[in-house]
Amino acid sequence: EYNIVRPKGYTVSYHANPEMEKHHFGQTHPMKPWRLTLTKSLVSAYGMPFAMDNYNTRAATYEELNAFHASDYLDYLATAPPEDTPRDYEGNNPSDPKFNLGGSDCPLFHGLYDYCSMSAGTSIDAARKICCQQSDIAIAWGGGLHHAKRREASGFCYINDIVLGILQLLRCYPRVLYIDIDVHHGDGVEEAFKSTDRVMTVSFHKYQPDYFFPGTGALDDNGPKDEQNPGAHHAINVPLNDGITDEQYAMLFESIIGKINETYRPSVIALQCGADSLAGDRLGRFNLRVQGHGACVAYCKSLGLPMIIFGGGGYTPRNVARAWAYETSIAIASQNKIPDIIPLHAPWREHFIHETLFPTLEQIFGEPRANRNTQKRLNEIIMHVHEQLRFVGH
Ligand code: TV1
Ligand code: CA
Ligand code: ZN
Repeated sequence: EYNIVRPKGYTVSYHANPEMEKHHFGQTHPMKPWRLTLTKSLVSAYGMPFAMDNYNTRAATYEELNAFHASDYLDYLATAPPEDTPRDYEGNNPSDPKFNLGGSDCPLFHGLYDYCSMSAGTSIDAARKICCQQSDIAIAWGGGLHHAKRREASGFCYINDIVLGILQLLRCYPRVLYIDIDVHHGDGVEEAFKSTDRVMTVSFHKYQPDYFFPGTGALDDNGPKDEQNPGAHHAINVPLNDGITDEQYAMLFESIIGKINETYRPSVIALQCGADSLAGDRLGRFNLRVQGHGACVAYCKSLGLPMIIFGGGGYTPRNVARAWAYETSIAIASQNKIPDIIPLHAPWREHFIHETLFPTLEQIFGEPRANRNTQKRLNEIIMHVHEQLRFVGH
């Protein structure tokens, strides 16, 4: 019997809007908002809500979204007709998309504006709980949509809830460290804060320009090249190849984040936990297990700073739910002794065919993907990042 208890001396808060989960991007679209329902059901099956403050969040207001996004973009997002409504000859032409809205990646689905403002509301509320120190770790699995730009949708992301959350954190903390373990480059967040030294962005991602979205985030992309710009050297990118393992990832993560913590000395951490970096993800390329993904959360927690945790990508829903439930338990518990066997009374149990929280790579794939990351290349990456950090400090 797993008896999770409320931690002494600190508070974890869980921010979610169950209405968000009812939205659909379309039958074949990889983004499935119901993965959030699956996550919540696992979190509940393990009894975790008793050990956290649970908030049903409201939708963000237009004014709140306007803190980052352009008005003309928001107006179009709020009024554009869903794609399956009949159009007349003068009507919106889907082959002439505005703001990158209405293609296959960013479809105009029913309730889109509500969905976006709920996701943003979740992240803004989580950030405010960190700001007023009512929470030490705030969890917003419905957020993490790192590709959205000021006036452009991109890669399944319409509203950049992370940027909106970090803007809240900047009201009360001098320096924010943004860490992104989604398999894709966190381009929207990097771009939004490229000209400030009050936010350092770090993304780990699969990098293969022309073959893997979005194609940015090379090792030598470290922010503006103009040394007069305060944002210079404040973007860190960790480009990786297919098949990286838990051990390699942990080595890189601890070496890079540990060094950044010493040099940049952040006052708060914003961690994007995209679960598409897990083995067996429909869009991902890595070999990370639930344990290896969670180790990043545990390491960040060990730094003892207030932290906001966002969701992000993740396209094999049962594995997304496993990782995010495990990471919720890491946020709560001081040691991770969560049982591997998923509690019997869990609804949605048919999704967890192996009935365990930590399936082996063989259970996930049959045969794992070949590892294309050499130790030599990983050492080069670490060297380059450490060199960048010589320019950073207070
Ligand atoms: C509809 C139906 C849309 C099936 C999209 C995979 C689909 C993809 C689909 C898909 C898919 C992408 C591109 C190509 C840019 C396009 C939440 C030139 C089987 C944070 C976003 C990936 C990742 C976008 C988002 C990417 C996140 N990959 N099937 N689309 N064009 N888009 O490559 O970082 O996880 O794939
Ligand atoms: Ca990333
Ligand atoms: Zn992703």
